[in-house]
Amino acid sequence: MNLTANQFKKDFGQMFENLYAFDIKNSTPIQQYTALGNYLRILYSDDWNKTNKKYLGDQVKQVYYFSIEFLPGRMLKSNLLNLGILDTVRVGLNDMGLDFDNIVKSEADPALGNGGLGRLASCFMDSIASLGLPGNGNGIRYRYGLFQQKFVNGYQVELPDNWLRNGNVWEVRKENKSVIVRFGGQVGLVKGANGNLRPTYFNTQNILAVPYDTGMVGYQNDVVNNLRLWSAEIPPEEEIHYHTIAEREQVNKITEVLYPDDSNYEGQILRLRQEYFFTSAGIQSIVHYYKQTDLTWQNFPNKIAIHINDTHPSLAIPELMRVLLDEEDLSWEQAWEITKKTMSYTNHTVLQEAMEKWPIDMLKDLLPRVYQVIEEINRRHIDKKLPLYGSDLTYRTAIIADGYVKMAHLAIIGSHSVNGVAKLHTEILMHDVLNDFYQMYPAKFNNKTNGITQRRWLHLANEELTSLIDDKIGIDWKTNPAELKLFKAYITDQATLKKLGEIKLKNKEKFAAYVKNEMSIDINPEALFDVQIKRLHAYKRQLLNVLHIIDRYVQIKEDPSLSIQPRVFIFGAKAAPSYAYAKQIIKLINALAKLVNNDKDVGDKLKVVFVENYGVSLAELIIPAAEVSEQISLAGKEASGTSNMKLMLNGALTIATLDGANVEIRDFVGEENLFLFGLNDQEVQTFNENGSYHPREIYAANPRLEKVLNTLIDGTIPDIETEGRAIFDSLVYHNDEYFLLKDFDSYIESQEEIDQLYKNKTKWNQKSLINIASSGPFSADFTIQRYAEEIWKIDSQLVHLHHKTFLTEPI
Ligand code: 26W
Repeated sequence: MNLTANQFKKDFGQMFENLYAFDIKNSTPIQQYTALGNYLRILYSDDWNKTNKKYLGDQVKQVYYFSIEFLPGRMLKSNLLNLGILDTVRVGLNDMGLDFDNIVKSEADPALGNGGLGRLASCFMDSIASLGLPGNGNGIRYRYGLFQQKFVNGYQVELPDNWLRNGNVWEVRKENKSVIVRFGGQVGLVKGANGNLRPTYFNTQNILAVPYDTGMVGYQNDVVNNLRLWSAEIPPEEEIHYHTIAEREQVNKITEVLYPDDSNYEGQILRLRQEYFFTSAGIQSIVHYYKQTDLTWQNFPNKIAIHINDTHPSLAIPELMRVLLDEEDLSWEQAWEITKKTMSYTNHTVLQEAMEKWPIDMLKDLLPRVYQVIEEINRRHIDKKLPLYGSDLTYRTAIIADGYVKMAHLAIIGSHSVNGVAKLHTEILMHDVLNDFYQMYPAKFNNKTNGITQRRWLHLANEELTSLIDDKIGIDWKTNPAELKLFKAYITDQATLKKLGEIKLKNKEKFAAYVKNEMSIDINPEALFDVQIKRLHAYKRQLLNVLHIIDRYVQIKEDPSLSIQPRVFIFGAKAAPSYAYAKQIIKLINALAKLVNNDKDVGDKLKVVFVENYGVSLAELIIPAAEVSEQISLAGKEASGTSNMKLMLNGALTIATLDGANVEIRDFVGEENLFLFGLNDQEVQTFNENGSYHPREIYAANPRLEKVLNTLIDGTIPDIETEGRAIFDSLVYHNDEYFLLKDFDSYIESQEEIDQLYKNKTKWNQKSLINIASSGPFSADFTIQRYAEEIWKIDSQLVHLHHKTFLTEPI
């Protein structure tokens, strides 16, 4: 976009006055932010409109990414970057005497997701637009996002996240595109115009789904795609039926708040309402759109791809069937062909406790017609597969069984593609978790390793590193991240290595200032910064990290003169409010932090920082400051992980188990440039199958570990009587489900290697540089290119030669 600083100042000043009717000099940062956001939205509105018109006019195939979570992060800077006017606007605002950083911070960070799954959806939206691919998001406009986390006496307390308090400059409400979503009631058969009987619904509760659209701005390519989030309202013509406040509230509740559960399934009816609400609204709006063309129904899968992000939107399958059968009069066979060809599904977890299944009666009462459709899908599936696979295998794949509707089964049977999110994860799906389905439908299964957008996670979060890379290898890596590997040429260039160290130190100082300001903790920027940032979950093993910290504490207390590499252990993590064990671990970390940070014997040798309210914005501050990336989940449990990729891209060295995408990180960066430890997934499986793991024996035989574990119950760490005991028991007496005791020794050993390496700054920076240079393959641009070519069959609409139509695959 062409814009000079002078033009910007003039237009923006005018815009401000038009909006507020007073001089910008007297305004607050929030007002400045609001005006700037409005200015930008107007600036790209023409491209937004044109993009949409082009897709419709050229009748190109589009993908709709259905996701119950999107976690976009603040959008001001990323829109400026993608519009190509970040520097211009920064200069302009500075000339006007305004503080750009303050304006940026005024934006609420929309926490419309829990963690990896939601953030992945937003990285994907950025890459889809940046590759010029015709693609749209479909989700929920939650009135309240993921809870805000506070620590009170070291315990997690959850506060509501009123992210819309000051409005939302990026969204456009489109009442004219509203649709009705129907719940409950009964299904009957009524003669239609053609004389045939057709299912008709009676006594339904009708909810108005109102879309709010947000532009997804592509990277300097004039493309603006659409993210559509739905809000539930009472239909104006039905106001009269809502007599009580309670009845009205039931409607508002549907899109009131994001469920704070991550990988932990709670079969609540409100969640089911949410799932059907945004799925049905999305399907209806796609069908409306399609009917503007004169194409036949058979052509639908040639023009529309619908992606189901985990099982939460899997009702898209029976919902599309319902619309095609009941509203468009297609035959079952035609409708089923179209549906299967249209739908594709990604699995994001192997944890049994995260697998969605709805009690039959709940689904039947809430969605009677959809339930009938699912029953018929199931009946036909069983009929068709029985003679081929026999009854054992066939019934294990039933959608309806044991009183439940199994959503993953529905998603697999109703899609043409099923993918995992890292090589190892896909292998585990094929050969273990979903093996029954793999036997039936081997061709449906494929892997799409996750990726991250380098625009947010490097360009925006780490501007200094970005300019260093630009200086050394030019700017083509920005549109072809595979070129990052050219940076390897500087592996022995002392000036570059030194600069890399200086940039890291600066980022560490910035984070240290935040910690001082917000938490009144002094951390030494020269110490090694060790980072674990992700949801709190037993399988991710934050507790193993804690055991290592306690081990250091014990050593320092035994010998206060001990010379040891100073380290700052940084945690960021929210626990699901109902996840008691995760909350106990939070309390333990906070109690340990209090003890360690205030112990005179310890000083700078050991500090523990648990930041409150971890989210996208904090990640942008922490990741550029990180030197060690903790990716220590029990092998076989983490589907992919994506903070591992972000940290690597910013030059952190990884300490990891061979889990999720860590395996591929190892392949790209080389075994000598990361620190591997612990059991592999096969070994874990063998222990589990044989029941041959006995943590109590390890506790009894390993004095170093015994000392560490005893601090949980002997009062060494104050104020954790209940939590310490519960955690101790889970490890020693309740069989340590995640093998912490087993992996302890090799973890400690790797940590000691890290300390040794850190002493040699040149070697450390060399490995850091190799990590940065090897992270190109984890750009979401590549991931999305593969989804587009292999699953969605959609084409880039970009004609510019310089652009990524020529994106080369990483080697
Ligand atoms: C029904 C409750 C529930 C809620 C959320 C079940 C499952 C989920 C998500 C699938 C959990 C999730 O976010 N999974 C993460 O997805 C990331 C993106 O693919 C992966 O990188 C993480 O490894 C995986 O845990």
